[in-house]
Amino acid sequence: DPETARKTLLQRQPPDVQDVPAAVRERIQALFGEPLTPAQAVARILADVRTGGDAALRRWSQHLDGWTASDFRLPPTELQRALAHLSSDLREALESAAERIEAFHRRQPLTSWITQDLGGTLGQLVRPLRRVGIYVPGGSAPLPSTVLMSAIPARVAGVREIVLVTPPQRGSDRPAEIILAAAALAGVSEVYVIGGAQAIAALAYGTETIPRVDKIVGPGNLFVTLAKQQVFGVVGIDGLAGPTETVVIADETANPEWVAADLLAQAEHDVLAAAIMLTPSETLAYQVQQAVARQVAQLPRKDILALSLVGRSGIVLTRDLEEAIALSNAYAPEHLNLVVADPWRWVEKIESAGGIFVGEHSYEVLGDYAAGPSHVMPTGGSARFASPLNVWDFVRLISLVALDPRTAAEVGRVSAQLARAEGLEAHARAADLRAATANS
Ligand code: HSO
Ligand code: ZN
Repeated sequence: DPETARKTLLQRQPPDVQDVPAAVRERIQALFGEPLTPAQAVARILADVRTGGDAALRRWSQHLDGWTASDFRLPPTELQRALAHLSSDLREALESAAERIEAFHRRQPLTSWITQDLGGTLGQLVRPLRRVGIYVPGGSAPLPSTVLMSAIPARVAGVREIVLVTPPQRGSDRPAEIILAAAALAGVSEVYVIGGAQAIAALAYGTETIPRVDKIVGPGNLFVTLAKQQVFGVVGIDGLAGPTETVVIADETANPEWVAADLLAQAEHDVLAAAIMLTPSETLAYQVQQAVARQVAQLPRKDILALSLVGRSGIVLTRDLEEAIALSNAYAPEHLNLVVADPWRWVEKIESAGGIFVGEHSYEVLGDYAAGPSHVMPTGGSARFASPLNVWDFVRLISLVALDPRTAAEVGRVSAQLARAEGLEAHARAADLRAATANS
Protein backbone atom coordinates (compact mmCIF):
# COMPACT_ATOMS: atom_id res chain seq x y z
CA ASP A 1 0.00 0.00 0.00
CA PRO A 2 1.71 3.19 -1.20
CA GLU A 3 0.57 5.26 1.79
CA THR A 4 2.22 2.97 4.34
CA ALA A 5 5.18 2.60 2.01
CA ARG A 6 5.47 6.35 1.79
CA LYS A 7 5.47 6.70 5.54
CA THR A 8 8.01 3.90 6.03
CA LEU A 9 10.25 5.21 3.30
CA LEU A 10 10.31 8.73 4.64
CA GLN A 11 11.05 7.68 8.21
CA ARG A 12 14.81 8.08 7.83
CA GLN A 13 16.51 9.79 10.78
CA PRO A 14 19.67 11.89 10.88
CA PRO A 15 22.71 10.11 12.38
CA ASP A 16 22.60 11.75 15.81
CA VAL A 17 19.08 10.58 16.60
CA GLN A 18 19.17 7.13 15.01
CA ASP A 19 18.24 4.09 17.08
CA VAL A 20 21.44 2.73 18.52
CA PRO A 21 21.85 -1.05 18.09
CA ALA A 22 22.23 -2.94 21.39
CA ALA A 23 25.73 -4.13 20.47
CA VAL A 24 26.91 -0.54 20.05
CA ARG A 25 25.36 0.49 23.37
CA GLU A 26 27.12 -2.38 25.15
CA ARG A 27 30.44 -1.51 23.54
CA ILE A 28 30.17 2.08 24.68
CA GLN A 29 29.26 0.99 28.20
CA ALA A 30 32.29 -1.31 28.28
CA LEU A 31 34.66 1.37 26.94
CA PHE A 32 33.49 4.35 28.95
CA GLY A 33 31.96 2.70 31.98
CA GLU A 34 28.72 4.66 31.55
CA PRO A 35 25.78 4.61 29.15
CA LEU A 36 26.80 7.44 26.82
CA THR A 37 25.06 8.11 23.53
CA PRO A 38 27.30 7.58 20.48
CA ALA A 39 27.49 11.36 20.05
CA GLN A 40 28.67 11.78 23.65
CA ALA A 41 31.24 9.01 23.26
CA VAL A 42 32.51 10.68 20.09
CA ALA A 43 32.71 14.07 21.84
CA ARG A 44 34.96 12.53 24.50
CA ILE A 45 37.29 10.98 21.93
CA LEU A 46 37.50 14.26 20.00
CA ALA A 47 38.29 16.30 23.11
CA ASP A 48 40.88 13.79 24.20
CA VAL A 49 42.78 13.77 20.89
CA ARG A 50 42.46 17.53 20.63
CA THR A 51 44.34 18.02 23.89
CA GLY A 52 46.36 14.81 24.01
CA GLY A 53 47.66 14.66 20.41
CA ASP A 54 49.59 11.60 19.26
CA ALA A 55 49.54 9.93 22.68
CA ALA A 56 45.74 10.13 22.86
CA LEU A 57 45.42 9.02 19.25
CA ARG A 58 47.61 6.01 19.98
CA ARG A 59 45.59 5.17 23.09
CA TRP A 60 42.26 5.23 21.24
CA SER A 61 43.65 3.28 18.28
CA GLN A 62 44.84 0.65 20.69
CA HIS A 63 41.60 0.67 22.64
CA LEU A 64 39.22 0.58 19.68
CA ASP A 65 41.18 -1.07 16.86
CA GLY A 66 43.65 -3.11 18.92
CA TRP A 67 46.33 -1.34 16.97
CA THR A 68 49.64 -0.69 18.65
CA ALA A 69 51.63 1.33 16.18
CA SER A 70 54.76 3.25 16.97
CA ASP A 71 54.14 5.34 13.87
CA PHE A 72 50.81 6.03 12.13
CA ARG A 73 52.38 7.31 8.98
CA LEU A 74 52.93 4.81 6.21
CA PRO A 75 56.13 5.56 4.29
CA PRO A 76 55.14 6.94 0.85
CA THR A 77 57.33 4.31 -0.86
CA GLU A 78 54.83 1.71 0.40
CA LEU A 79 52.19 3.10 -1.93
CA GLN A 80 54.27 2.66 -5.07
CA ARG A 81 55.37 -0.74 -3.82
CA ALA A 82 51.75 -1.86 -3.39
CA LEU A 83 50.97 -0.66 -6.90
CA ALA A 84 53.97 -2.49 -8.35
CA HIS A 85 52.91 -5.73 -6.65
CA LEU A 86 49.35 -5.64 -7.96
CA SER A 87 48.43 -8.23 -10.60
CA SER A 88 48.44 -6.66 -14.04
CA ASP A 89 44.73 -7.43 -14.60
CA LEU A 90 43.71 -5.65 -11.45
CA ARG A 91 46.06 -2.78 -12.12
CA GLU A 92 44.60 -2.30 -15.59
CA ALA A 93 41.08 -2.31 -14.17
CA LEU A 94 41.99 0.30 -11.55
CA GLU A 95 43.74 2.41 -14.18
CA SER A 96 40.86 2.32 -16.58
CA ALA A 97 38.41 3.26 -13.81
CA ALA A 98 40.74 6.07 -12.73
CA GLU A 99 40.91 7.38 -16.30
CA ARG A 100 37.15 7.60 -16.66
CA ILE A 101 36.74 9.21 -13.23
CA GLU A 102 39.38 11.77 -14.08
CA ALA A 103 37.93 12.50 -17.52
CA PHE A 104 34.47 13.06 -16.03
CA HIS A 105 35.72 15.43 -13.34
CA ARG A 106 37.86 17.39 -15.79
CA ARG A 107 34.62 18.39 -17.47
CA GLN A 108 33.26 20.06 -14.36
CA PRO A 109 33.90 23.73 -15.01
CA LEU A 110 36.09 25.43 -12.42
CA THR A 111 36.68 28.83 -13.85
CA SER A 112 37.46 32.08 -12.20
CA TRP A 113 35.66 35.03 -13.82
CA ILE A 114 36.11 38.74 -13.99
CA THR A 115 33.75 41.41 -15.32
CA GLN A 116 34.38 45.03 -16.24
CA ASP A 117 30.63 45.71 -16.55
CA LEU A 118 29.87 46.64 -12.95
CA GLY A 119 32.09 49.71 -12.62
CA GLY A 120 35.71 48.61 -12.37
CA THR A 121 36.77 45.03 -12.01
CA LEU A 122 34.73 42.49 -10.09
CA GLY A 123 34.90 38.77 -10.12
CA GLN A 124 35.55 35.48 -8.41
CA LEU A 125 38.80 33.59 -8.04
CA VAL A 126 38.68 29.81 -7.69
CA ARG A 127 41.35 28.46 -5.35
CA PRO A 128 41.91 24.79 -4.56
CA LEU A 129 41.95 23.73 -0.91
CA ARG A 130 45.50 23.31 0.31
CA ARG A 131 45.17 20.09 2.28
CA VAL A 132 42.30 17.59 2.41
CA GLY A 133 41.73 14.40 4.39
CA ILE A 134 40.00 11.40 2.87
CA TYR A 135 38.49 8.83 5.20
CA VAL A 136 38.35 5.31 3.78
CA PRO A 137 36.45 2.82 5.97
CA GLY A 138 37.92 -0.57 6.86
CA GLY A 139 34.72 -2.55 7.25
CA SER A 140 33.78 -5.98 5.98
CA ALA A 141 35.37 -5.38 2.56
CA PRO A 142 38.07 -2.79 1.83
CA LEU A 143 36.87 -0.50 -0.97
CA PRO A 144 39.68 0.76 -3.21
CA SER A 145 37.00 2.26 -5.47
CA THR A 146 36.21 4.75 -2.69
CA VAL A 147 39.85 5.88 -2.75
CA LEU A 148 39.59 6.67 -6.47
CA MET A 149 36.15 8.25 -6.15
CA SER A 150 37.34 10.69 -3.46
CA ALA A 151 40.97 11.42 -4.29
CA ILE A 152 40.67 11.91 -8.04
CA PRO A 153 38.16 14.80 -7.86
CA ALA A 154 40.47 16.41 -5.29
CA ARG A 155 43.50 16.05 -7.53
CA VAL A 156 41.58 17.36 -10.57
CA ALA A 157 40.54 20.39 -8.49
CA GLY A 158 44.20 21.13 -7.86
CA VAL A 159 44.58 20.01 -4.22
CA ARG A 160 48.28 19.39 -3.53
CA GLU A 161 48.15 17.58 -0.21
CA ILE A 162 45.74 14.66 -0.27
CA VAL A 163 45.89 12.77 3.00
CA LEU A 164 44.29 9.36 3.33
CA VAL A 165 43.33 7.86 6.67
CA THR A 166 42.08 4.32 7.01
CA PRO A 167 42.06 1.79 9.86
CA PRO A 168 44.30 -1.28 9.77
CA GLN A 169 42.68 -4.43 8.42
CA ARG A 170 41.35 -6.66 11.16
CA GLY A 171 44.17 -8.81 12.53
CA SER A 172 46.86 -6.76 10.84
CA ASP A 173 48.72 -3.51 11.34
CA ARG A 174 48.22 -2.29 7.78
CA PRO A 175 45.44 -1.40 5.39
CA ALA A 176 44.74 -3.78 2.49
CA GLU A 177 47.40 -3.62 -0.24
CA ILE A 178 44.78 -2.75 -2.86
CA ILE A 179 43.79 0.34 -0.88
CA LEU A 180 47.42 1.47 -0.98
CA ALA A 181 47.71 0.70 -4.70
CA ALA A 182 44.57 2.74 -5.43
CA ALA A 183 45.97 5.56 -3.30
CA ALA A 184 49.16 5.55 -5.38
CA LEU A 185 47.15 5.68 -8.62
CA ALA A 186 44.83 8.41 -7.40
CA GLY A 187 47.67 10.70 -6.37
CA VAL A 188 47.34 10.47 -2.57
CA SER A 189 50.32 12.15 -0.91
CA GLU A 190 50.24 10.74 2.65
CA VAL A 191 48.63 7.75 4.33
CA TYR A 192 47.99 7.42 8.07
CA VAL A 193 46.83 4.09 9.46
CA ILE A 194 44.15 5.36 11.82
CA GLY A 195 40.38 5.02 11.84
CA GLY A 196 37.23 5.93 13.71
CA ALA A 197 36.39 9.17 15.49
CA GLN A 198 40.02 9.47 16.63
CA ALA A 199 41.17 9.69 12.99
CA ILE A 200 38.67 12.48 12.33
CA ALA A 201 39.96 14.30 15.42
CA ALA A 202 43.56 14.00 14.23
CA LEU A 203 42.65 15.40 10.80
CA ALA A 204 40.58 18.23 12.22
CA TYR A 205 42.85 19.40 15.05
CA GLY A 206 46.22 18.03 13.99
CA THR A 207 48.65 16.19 16.25
CA GLU A 208 52.43 16.36 16.63
CA THR A 209 52.91 14.06 13.63
CA ILE A 210 49.73 14.72 11.60
CA PRO A 211 49.26 18.28 10.35
CA ARG A 212 45.61 19.28 10.35
CA VAL A 213 43.64 19.43 7.08
CA ASP A 214 41.22 22.01 5.67
CA LYS A 215 38.41 19.59 4.81
CA ILE A 216 37.50 15.97 5.52
CA VAL A 217 35.58 13.91 2.96
CA GLY A 218 34.49 10.33 2.50
CA PRO A 219 32.03 7.87 4.01
CA GLY A 220 32.39 6.18 7.39
CA ASN A 221 30.47 4.35 10.10
CA LEU A 222 28.19 6.02 12.65
CA PHE A 223 31.11 7.13 14.85
CA VAL A 224 33.06 8.62 11.96
CA THR A 225 29.96 10.42 10.74
CA LEU A 226 29.14 11.86 14.17
CA ALA A 227 32.78 12.93 14.52
CA LYS A 228 32.63 14.77 11.19
CA GLN A 229 29.43 16.47 12.30
CA GLN A 230 31.10 17.62 15.53
CA VAL A 231 34.31 18.96 13.96
CA PHE A 232 32.44 20.86 11.22
CA GLY A 233 33.40 24.50 11.45
CA VAL A 234 36.94 23.71 12.56
CA VAL A 235 37.29 22.00 9.18
CA GLY A 236 35.00 21.61 6.20
CA ILE A 237 33.19 18.33 5.62
CA ASP A 238 31.52 16.94 2.50
CA GLY A 239 28.39 15.73 4.25
CA LEU A 240 27.13 13.08 6.62
CA ALA A 241 27.12 9.71 4.91
CA GLY A 242 24.52 7.22 6.04
CA PRO A 243 23.82 3.70 4.84
CA THR A 244 23.76 3.38 1.05
CA GLU A 245 20.42 3.44 -0.86
CA THR A 246 19.13 2.51 -4.26
CA VAL A 247 15.70 3.07 -5.76
CA VAL A 248 14.82 1.24 -8.94
CA ILE A 249 11.79 2.53 -10.80
CA ALA A 250 10.79 -0.19 -13.23
CA ASP A 251 7.90 -1.06 -15.51
CA GLU A 252 6.81 -4.23 -17.28
CA THR A 253 9.58 -3.80 -19.89
CA ALA A 254 12.27 -4.40 -17.23
CA ASN A 255 14.22 -7.65 -17.07
CA PRO A 256 13.35 -9.05 -13.62
CA GLU A 257 16.62 -10.99 -13.29
CA TRP A 258 18.63 -7.83 -13.90
CA VAL A 259 16.57 -5.72 -11.53
CA ALA A 260 16.92 -8.41 -8.85
CA ALA A 261 20.70 -8.49 -9.40
CA ASP A 262 20.90 -4.72 -9.05
CA LEU A 263 18.88 -4.75 -5.83
CA LEU A 264 21.09 -7.47 -4.39
CA ALA A 265 24.26 -5.61 -5.37
CA GLN A 266 23.06 -2.73 -3.26
CA ALA A 267 21.78 -4.87 -0.40
CA GLU A 268 25.05 -6.74 0.09
CA HIS A 269 26.82 -3.58 1.28
CA ASP A 270 25.54 -3.46 4.80
CA VAL A 271 22.68 -4.67 6.96
CA LEU A 272 21.25 -1.14 6.89
CA ALA A 273 21.50 -0.71 3.09
CA ALA A 274 18.25 0.07 1.30
CA ALA A 275 17.35 -1.58 -2.01
CA ILE A 276 13.91 -0.46 -3.08
CA MET A 277 11.89 -1.11 -6.22
CA LEU A 278 8.93 1.06 -7.14
CA THR A 279 6.76 -0.34 -9.90
CA PRO A 280 3.21 -0.14 -11.17
CA SER A 281 3.52 -3.67 -12.59
CA GLU A 282 2.24 -6.44 -10.34
CA THR A 283 3.75 -9.03 -12.67
CA LEU A 284 7.19 -7.47 -12.44
CA ALA A 285 6.93 -7.11 -8.65
CA TYR A 286 6.21 -10.83 -8.36
CA GLN A 287 8.95 -11.82 -10.83
CA VAL A 288 11.57 -9.69 -9.12
CA GLN A 289 10.63 -11.11 -5.74
CA GLN A 290 11.10 -14.64 -7.09
CA ALA A 291 14.38 -13.71 -8.79
CA VAL A 292 15.77 -12.14 -5.62
CA ALA A 293 14.95 -15.27 -3.63
CA ARG A 294 16.62 -17.45 -6.27
CA GLN A 295 19.73 -15.33 -6.67
CA VAL A 296 20.32 -14.70 -2.99
CA ALA A 297 20.83 -18.41 -2.42
CA GLN A 298 23.94 -18.27 -4.60
CA LEU A 299 25.57 -15.24 -3.00
CA PRO A 300 28.33 -15.29 -0.39
CA ARG A 301 27.24 -12.40 1.87
CA LYS A 302 24.00 -14.16 2.89
CA ASP A 303 24.16 -13.05 6.51
CA ILE A 304 24.16 -9.38 5.49
CA LEU A 305 21.56 -9.90 2.74
CA ALA A 306 19.22 -11.72 5.10
CA LEU A 307 19.01 -8.57 7.23
CA SER A 308 19.24 -5.81 4.63
CA LEU A 309 16.56 -7.31 2.39
CA VAL A 310 13.98 -7.17 5.18
CA GLY A 311 15.24 -4.03 6.93
CA ARG A 312 15.00 -0.90 4.83
CA SER A 313 14.45 -2.63 1.49
CA GLY A 314 11.34 -3.70 -0.34
CA ILE A 315 9.08 -3.58 -3.35
CA VAL A 316 6.36 -0.95 -3.53
CA LEU A 317 3.46 -1.30 -5.95
CA THR A 318 2.48 2.14 -7.19
CA ARG A 319 -0.62 3.28 -9.08
CA ASP A 320 1.46 4.42 -12.06
CA LEU A 321 4.93 5.71 -12.92
CA GLU A 322 3.97 9.26 -11.92
CA GLU A 323 3.34 8.06 -8.39
CA ALA A 324 6.64 6.17 -8.39
CA ILE A 325 8.48 9.33 -9.41
CA ALA A 326 6.71 11.42 -6.77
CA LEU A 327 7.59 8.87 -4.09
CA SER A 328 11.19 8.81 -5.21
CA ASN A 329 11.41 12.61 -5.21
CA ALA A 330 10.15 12.68 -1.63
CA TYR A 331 12.63 9.96 -0.62
CA ALA A 332 15.53 11.69 -2.43
CA PRO A 333 17.56 8.50 -2.94
CA GLU A 334 21.33 8.29 -3.25
CA HIS A 335 20.89 6.31 -6.49
CA LEU A 336 17.88 6.30 -8.77
CA ASN A 337 17.65 3.73 -11.56
CA LEU A 338 15.11 4.25 -14.33
CA VAL A 339 14.37 0.89 -15.90
CA VAL A 340 11.31 1.87 -17.90
CA ALA A 341 10.34 2.25 -21.55
CA ASP A 342 11.50 5.65 -22.75
CA PRO A 343 13.42 6.53 -19.54
CA TRP A 344 14.45 9.97 -20.82
CA ARG A 345 10.84 11.04 -20.61
CA TRP A 346 11.09 10.82 -16.82
CA VAL A 347 14.52 12.34 -16.27
CA GLU A 348 13.28 15.91 -16.24
CA LYS A 349 10.72 15.03 -13.54
CA ILE A 350 13.43 13.89 -11.11
CA GLU A 351 14.05 16.60 -8.53
CA SER A 352 16.21 14.91 -5.92
CA ALA A 353 18.71 12.06 -6.31
CA GLY A 354 22.45 11.66 -5.95
CA GLY A 355 22.67 10.10 -9.39
CA ILE A 356 20.20 9.01 -12.06
CA PHE A 357 21.02 5.81 -13.92
CA VAL A 358 19.10 5.95 -17.15
CA GLY A 359 17.95 2.69 -18.74
CA GLU A 360 18.91 -0.92 -18.15
CA HIS A 361 22.42 -0.55 -19.58
CA SER A 362 23.44 2.07 -17.04
CA TYR A 363 23.00 0.10 -13.86
CA GLU A 364 24.37 1.29 -10.57
CA VAL A 365 27.32 -1.08 -10.28
CA LEU A 366 28.88 0.70 -13.25
CA GLY A 367 28.56 3.93 -11.33
CA ASP A 368 30.07 2.30 -8.24
CA TYR A 369 33.30 1.60 -10.08
CA ALA A 370 34.01 3.17 -13.38
CA ALA A 371 31.26 5.10 -15.17
CA GLY A 372 32.87 8.42 -14.24
CA PRO A 373 30.98 10.36 -11.53
CA SER A 374 32.05 9.88 -7.92
CA HIS A 375 30.15 7.15 -6.11
CA VAL A 376 30.27 9.28 -2.95
CA MET A 377 26.70 10.53 -3.17
CA PRO A 378 24.25 12.12 -0.72
CA THR A 379 22.34 9.59 1.43
CA GLY A 380 19.58 9.77 4.02
CA GLY A 381 17.47 12.21 2.01
CA SER A 382 20.29 14.77 1.90
CA ALA A 383 20.00 14.80 -1.90
CA ARG A 384 17.32 17.41 -1.11
CA PHE A 385 20.17 19.88 -0.57
CA ALA A 386 23.48 18.14 -1.33
CA SER A 387 25.36 16.91 -4.39
CA PRO A 388 27.62 14.00 -5.22
CA LEU A 389 31.26 14.57 -4.30
CA ASN A 390 32.76 16.65 -7.11
CA VAL A 391 35.53 19.13 -7.89
CA TRP A 392 33.57 21.98 -6.23
CA ASP A 393 34.01 20.18 -2.91
CA PHE A 394 37.74 20.84 -3.19
CA VAL A 395 37.86 24.52 -4.03
CA ARG A 396 36.57 27.74 -2.55
CA LEU A 397 35.82 31.07 -4.10
CA ILE A 398 37.41 34.39 -3.34
CA SER A 399 35.36 37.45 -4.28
CA LEU A 400 37.33 40.18 -6.01
CA VAL A 401 36.37 43.88 -5.68
CA ALA A 402 38.21 46.63 -7.57
CA LEU A 403 35.78 49.48 -8.20
CA ASP A 404 36.63 52.46 -10.34
CA PRO A 405 36.49 55.85 -8.51
CA ARG A 406 33.19 56.95 -10.02
CA THR A 407 31.41 53.71 -9.06
CA ALA A 408 33.08 53.80 -5.64
CA ALA A 409 31.57 57.24 -5.00
CA GLU A 410 28.08 56.03 -5.94
CA VAL A 411 28.36 52.86 -3.90
CA GLY A 412 29.81 54.95 -1.07
CA ARG A 413 26.62 57.07 -0.85
CA VAL A 414 24.44 53.97 -0.73
CA SER A 415 26.70 52.40 1.90
CA ALA A 416 26.74 55.46 4.17
CA GLN A 417 22.97 55.61 4.09
CA LEU A 418 22.55 51.94 4.95
CA ALA A 419 25.26 52.19 7.64
CA ARG A 420 23.35 54.99 9.41
CA ALA A 421 20.15 52.96 9.20
CA GLU A 422 22.09 50.19 10.98
CA GLY A 423 23.37 52.61 13.60
CA LEU A 424 26.98 52.01 12.53
CA GLU A 425 28.40 55.54 12.42
CA ALA A 426 32.06 54.55 11.92
CA HIS A 427 31.02 52.69 8.81
CA ALA A 428 29.17 55.74 7.52
CA ARG A 429 32.15 58.01 8.16
CA ALA A 430 34.59 55.71 6.36
CA ALA A 431 32.39 56.25 3.32
CA ASP A 432 31.87 60.01 3.93
CA LEU A 433 35.63 60.61 4.17
CA ARG A 434 36.10 59.28 0.64
CA ALA A 435 33.21 61.37 -0.65
CA ALA A 436 34.78 64.51 0.88
CA THR A 437 38.12 63.80 -0.84
CA ALA A 438 36.44 63.10 -4.17
CA ASN A 439 34.54 66.43 -4.05
CA SER A 440 37.53 68.60 -3.08
N1 HSO B 1 27.32 1.57 -3.80
C1 HSO B 1 28.32 2.16 -2.91
C2 HSO B 1 29.66 2.36 -3.57
C3 HSO B 1 30.43 1.12 -3.80
N2 HSO B 1 29.97 -0.03 -4.28
C4 HSO B 1 31.78 0.91 -3.64
C5 HSO B 1 30.95 -0.90 -4.40
N3 HSO B 1 32.06 -0.35 -4.02
C6 HSO B 1 27.78 3.50 -2.39
O1 HSO B 1 27.42 4.36 -3.42
ZN1 ZN C 1 27.91 -0.52 -4.35
